[in-house]
Amino acid sequence: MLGVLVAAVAGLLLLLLLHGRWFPFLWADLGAFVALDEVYTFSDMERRSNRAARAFALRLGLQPGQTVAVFLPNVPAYVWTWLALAKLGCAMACLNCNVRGRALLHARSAARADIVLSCSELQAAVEEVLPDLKQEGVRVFYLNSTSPTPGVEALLPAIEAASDEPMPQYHTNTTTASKAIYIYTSGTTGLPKAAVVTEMKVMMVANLARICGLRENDIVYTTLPLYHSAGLLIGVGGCLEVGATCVLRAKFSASQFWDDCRRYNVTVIQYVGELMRYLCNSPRRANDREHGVRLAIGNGLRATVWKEFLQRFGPISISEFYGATEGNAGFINYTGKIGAVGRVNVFLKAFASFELIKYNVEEDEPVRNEHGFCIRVRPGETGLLVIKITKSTPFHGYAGDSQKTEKKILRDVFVKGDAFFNSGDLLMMDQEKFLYFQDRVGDTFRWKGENVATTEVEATLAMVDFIQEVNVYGVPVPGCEGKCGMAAVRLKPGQSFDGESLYTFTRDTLPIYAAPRFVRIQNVLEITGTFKQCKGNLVKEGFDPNIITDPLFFRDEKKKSYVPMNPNIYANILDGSLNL
Ligand SMILES: *[C@@H]1O[C@H](CO)[C@@H](O)[C@H](O)[C@H]1NC(C)=O
Ligand SMILES: *[C@@H]1O[C@H](CO)[C@@H](O)[C@H](O)[C@H]1NC(C)=O
Ligand SMILES: *[C@@H]1O[C@H](CO)[C@@H](O)[C@H](O)[C@H]1NC(C)=O
Ligand SMILES: CC(=O)N[C@H]1CO[C@H](CO)[C@@H](O)[C@@H]1O
Repeated sequence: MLGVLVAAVAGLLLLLLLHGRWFPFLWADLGAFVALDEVYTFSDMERRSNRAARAFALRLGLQPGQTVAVFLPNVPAYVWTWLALAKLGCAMACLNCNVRGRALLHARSAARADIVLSCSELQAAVEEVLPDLKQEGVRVFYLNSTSPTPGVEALLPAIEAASDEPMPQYHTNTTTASKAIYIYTSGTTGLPKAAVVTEMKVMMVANLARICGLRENDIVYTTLPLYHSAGLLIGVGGCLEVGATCVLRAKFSASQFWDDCRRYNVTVIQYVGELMRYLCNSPRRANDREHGVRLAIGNGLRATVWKEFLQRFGPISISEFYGATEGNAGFINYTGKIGAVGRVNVFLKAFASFELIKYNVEEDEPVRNEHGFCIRVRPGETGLLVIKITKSTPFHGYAGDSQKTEKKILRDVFVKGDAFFNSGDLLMMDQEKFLYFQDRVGDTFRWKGENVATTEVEATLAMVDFIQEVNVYGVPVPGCEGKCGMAAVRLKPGQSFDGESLYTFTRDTLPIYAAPRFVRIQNVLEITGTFKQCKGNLVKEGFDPNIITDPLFFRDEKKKSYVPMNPNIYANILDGSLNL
């Protein structure tokens, strides 16, 4: 009963061993990649990656162990570049192709990649950061036949001239512990963190689709970005692993979704919760149920959307999984229980010892008993998911940031000296041991009936040219439901706060309910102890100008600017005469 194993990503290890293989890719000429209307069979990809590997080694002088950043949209080149780098024993840092400017530079340097591979479609974004990259000694290339940018070489001619003779899939020095990929997770401190994904993790995650029921004759439709693990490792990796066909689309489109599924005879789709919500919200069509999709693999699907989706689009199996890129274990619903992300069983407990512990949301920290240890929650209660860090469930942390890595580790949980990965997620287990995702710790608050994801707001504000670092949280306002958005900001050295430009920027980039109503300027954002405590104190101090000595600003919708907060405005908010 292999199916039983699959609840934990850690359990996949066993599955792999049963299959007797250590490396994930099956090189049969079975599947294919279809992107727009370019079709690559597996052997096309294999030959193309051989050429690329040789050209990279020769022209870029790549050495095993080096990291190369790719800054590409969802294109077939992503796949052969990945394979080529694997053959050279190089790690690939997957830069988010929507990120610009300072955030892009940060992502590059976090992975210590001194080569960036991009393409001419991203010319403007590349040119914006090129002077900085050059100064940092970084070389940039386009995977195209010509380059429109001076100082950026076109690499395609060299690739096409190289030999496509077979070469080993992996460098001899590659082991399961080698760093394979860096995936950026939107961190709680604004700038993304580069999570290290080892070869072992690549194998385990690429096996997830198989475990969810992906078969060789399936056609998988991937609209998720390849710079995240769901698209790259589960989608593309999963297809490579079982020999299925992958239909790659540059961007998700709700109106094109089912037409694409029909046109390419898609049998399996990948989703995130929002994607399913968009599909459910799109206008009904007579042919909503005419498709060959039998399975959907993804995460973040709420029970209500899940029901609606099935009612509207027909009987599709849904494999909802739970897991963080950097996490050391995950779950899959292998039962089909609506809303559940998985079910606990002995196997899971044996492979990944996880616990749900009591969490104090106000204080933003786990509750500890009189001996200083954490407390397990009872069935039906929501608790913080923590997963024991062991040899078989290791935690690899974030590149070049031991401080952030340490912050994800919870120590002395049940006995002195133990260590758990702090998932930052609140889950609930019911009487029948089904697990349900509830919320992210400190990451979301509700305002005007909408969920505000602080990480998204932070990622957006991080783009503002005078902002160095930002921390977003919700503050209670007397007489208002939910919490009102507030941002603590550290300015770039030598820059000053510009209320009008921040107003315009947030109006253009954020939904109105997500734009922070209050901004507080701090000069010590990152050195105020651990991040969680720091958010807790900020929430406590709220937006009271009588307490806060930092410069404090209020978003004034009439003046279309962030204006200095004063006791007058404060009093008007409290007595309700100024309606937020
Ligand atoms: C540039 O290269 C990318 C990656 O290989 C490719 O997808 C794109 O079509 C190329 N663009 C042009 C104009 O050739
Ligand atoms: C492979 O590893 C060995 C032992 O660590 C080292 O001596 C050798 O230089 C490595 N080979 C390459 C090509 O990096
Ligand atoms: C989809 O299936 C139909 C019927 O089997 C076939 O005629 C068509 O060529 C297939 N489409 C693609 C893109 O493979
Ligand atoms: C991995 C797995 O078994 N997933 C199951 C999740 O639930 C659906 C039903 O909605 C099942 O069909 C899947 O097999």
